[in-house]
Amino acid sequence: MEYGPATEDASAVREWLAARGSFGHFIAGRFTKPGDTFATRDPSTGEELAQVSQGSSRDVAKAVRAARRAARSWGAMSGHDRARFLYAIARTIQKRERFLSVLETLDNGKPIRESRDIDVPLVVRHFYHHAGWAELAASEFPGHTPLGVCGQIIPWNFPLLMLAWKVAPALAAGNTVVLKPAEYTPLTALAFAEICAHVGLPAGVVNIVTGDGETGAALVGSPVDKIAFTGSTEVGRGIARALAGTGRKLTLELGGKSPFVVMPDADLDAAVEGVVDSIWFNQGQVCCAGSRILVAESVAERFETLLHRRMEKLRVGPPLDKSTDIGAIVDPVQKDRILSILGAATREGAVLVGGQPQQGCFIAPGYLKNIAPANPGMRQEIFGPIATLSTFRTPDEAVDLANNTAYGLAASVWSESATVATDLAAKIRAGVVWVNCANIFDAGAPFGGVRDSGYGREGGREGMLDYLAAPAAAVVRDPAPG
Ligand code: TXE
Repeated sequence: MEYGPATEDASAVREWLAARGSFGHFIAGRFTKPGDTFATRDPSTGEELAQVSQGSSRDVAKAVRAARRAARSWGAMSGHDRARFLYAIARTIQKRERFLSVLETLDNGKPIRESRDIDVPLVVRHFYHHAGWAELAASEFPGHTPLGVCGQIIPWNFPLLMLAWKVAPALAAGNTVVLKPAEYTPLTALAFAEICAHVGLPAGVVNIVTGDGETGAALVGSPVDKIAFTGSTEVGRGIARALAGTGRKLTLELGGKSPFVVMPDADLDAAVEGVVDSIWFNQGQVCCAGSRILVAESVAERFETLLHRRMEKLRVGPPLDKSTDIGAIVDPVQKDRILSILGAATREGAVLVGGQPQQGCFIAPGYLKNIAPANPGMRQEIFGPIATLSTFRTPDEAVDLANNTAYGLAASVWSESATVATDLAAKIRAGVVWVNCANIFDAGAPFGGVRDSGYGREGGREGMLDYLAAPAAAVVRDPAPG
């Protein structure tokens, strides 16, 4: 099967879209005929990119049956043979990095520099890494078995990367999958389906059903062996309730309100660049974004001056322009959601610096200052390019403020002293604490949350274990003497 042009020319990508017209689902190795469809749009212009099928419960059931049929032979295949497929997927994505980056940017609105230099290379790395795990799984996890069929529901902020985080370990562990991409950003998942067909992945090992939350709910209600979900805390809670008592495995990666702690001895210039990588990356639509900046009072004024100066230099603009720093918010609904939280925050006394809405789906970078701990802007996930800025006096107060949230996904600590940084890191409740950096990911490092940010890990050894069933314990009684 053809799988997209080897170019970063947006008009070639549009031709690829036009040649497909409407997309069906990818089930049992083939695209179905499109049924009821909806439009997916470029959020930076509102232009319709393609029509995509709205998956019904019948479509989901068909995909789950296909995955079930494929599970036996895929699960029984040698790790080495599975590794060859993962390797081929990684290599093929690598050969189409430019095309996939443009497609991702068109569908999501993120700056091309980010999809080209961060998202897609991390996707490639994830598949290569998990090709290694496919080789090693039998010896590293003796007696463990694949779970069977995994239902996977992903969000729109890192569409192809979240797909990779879910599909690569599931396949490496010997499972088959039914994946539902987010309704705003289904296109790279459909391009990925073409890649699966191109490399000859056995039919039914990867199935993609597009649609909205109803399609996701149908997948949750279907007879799969595991659900892996990344998205809002509210939907994640609903899924946990739906699966309670079924005995089926569930991993959840939910929202966050991650602290970004600047100690008095921090390198302030480096910390300001950290903020750029953290809350001003991907328009702040990042589950682990350092959205609460906590800065030591003694350096707060100087830090804010540097931060403000840097913020003014960020360029809000067309996502395909290589000089753009801040692209489009994924959808008008999300833009309104961000603006309503900012409205509530300022009504309750916070001061918004920058952060102004612009025409279309754009919002300038900004931060909220003079903000009380109970202010909604301090408690709710804004999921836009706006951080909060507050101060602390002592390390203990920094820890208290950092932990003053229901979430626990990530944290970032800035200090030139390894002792100060690691002491603080150990006291912050979060799945990952970055020291003198932010938003650093690696396929080998497990990622996931605690508390309202969810449970389960993706990446590395722990991520593999979340896609395997533990061996049954064998209890053998001592034979009777004589
Ligand atoms: O998320 P949803 P939304 C947060 C962020 C954002 C807010 C709302 O704060 O502003 O959530 O975003 C599918 N059963 N995050 O509304 O609805 C849905 O189709 C099964 C943080 O887009 O959770 C999509 O595929 N599935 C987050 C996926 O869930 C359902 C990233 C996520 O959508 C479903 C995204 C249902 N009942 C938003 N309802 C992060 N952790 O990175 C929806 N879905």
